Amino acid sequence: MNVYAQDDFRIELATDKPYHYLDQTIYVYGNLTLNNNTVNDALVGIEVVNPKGTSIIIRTTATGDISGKNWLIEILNVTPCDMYGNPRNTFKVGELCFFNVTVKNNDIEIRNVFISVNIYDSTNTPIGLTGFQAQIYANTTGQVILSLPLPKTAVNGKGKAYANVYSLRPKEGGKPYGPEGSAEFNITGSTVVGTTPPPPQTPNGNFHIFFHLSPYHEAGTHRAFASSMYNGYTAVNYTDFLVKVPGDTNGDFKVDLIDLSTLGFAWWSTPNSPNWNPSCDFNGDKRIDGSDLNMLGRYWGYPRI
Ligand SMILES: [Ca+2]
Ligand SMILES: [Ca+2]
Repeated sequence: MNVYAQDDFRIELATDKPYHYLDQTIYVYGNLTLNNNTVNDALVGIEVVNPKGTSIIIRTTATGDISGKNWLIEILNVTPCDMYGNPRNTFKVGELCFFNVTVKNNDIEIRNVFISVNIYDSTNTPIGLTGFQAQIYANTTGQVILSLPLPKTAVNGKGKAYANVYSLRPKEGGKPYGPEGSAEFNITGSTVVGTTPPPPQTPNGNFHIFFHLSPYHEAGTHRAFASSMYNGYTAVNYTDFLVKVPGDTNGDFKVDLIDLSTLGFAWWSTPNSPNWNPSCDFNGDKRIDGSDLNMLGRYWGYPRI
């Protein structure tokens, strides 16, 4: 019997902490390897799905220097615009915003593609995602105008749109065809004041994305998918991560009297106290005090905020 060694192209995926609270920054990072050697010139597609099954993030990142590489299909341009495609830079919350995405198929055959636009506000919070299934003829350039509502929970200021092209959605095993395109636009009309939490320390791994989930996002178990295609090899993987609500001590994703009384029992404690309860330490400073009570107050009544 002949035994052939199989190449092992692998994607490993993790988050920087076992759980996060809403309004924190989350790192999704990983390693791409071929036969245990790090691959430093590949693209990785990442899709994050919230507890309701809705995708909130689709991004493509690189594992290193990808300059000078040729791509089968590439995003040539992404421009914020009105519904007719005329360039427009400013959108009000509550209305639709539009993005004109130009995609080029460098291949010698027709390709089915999935084109996505993922928008963020100035706090690096994902605020919208849309996608479009299309066919692009060999060696041609195509344009598509994608629209998505700008939510009232977006923060005023500079927004960013990221456009990508895949064989299928990353969560369906689709691979990125080319590097990400991006554009800036302005968000106005919001009454929401947002914070930009400091990014955590850069974790290990040869690729990563990071994002902020605002107080208006769903709490619960999220799933991040990653996919890559490299010299004919393909790899997919996923990891789950938990997003908790500050103020929720018992993990029912509600903030109510039960949580307030639990916090009361743990009041003024540190890890050496008999009444210490780490699930009340929402800011992670190893003491249960007014800062934690303030956070509970801020989310009081969740999920109704
Ligand atoms: Ca609770
Ligand atoms: Ca604390």
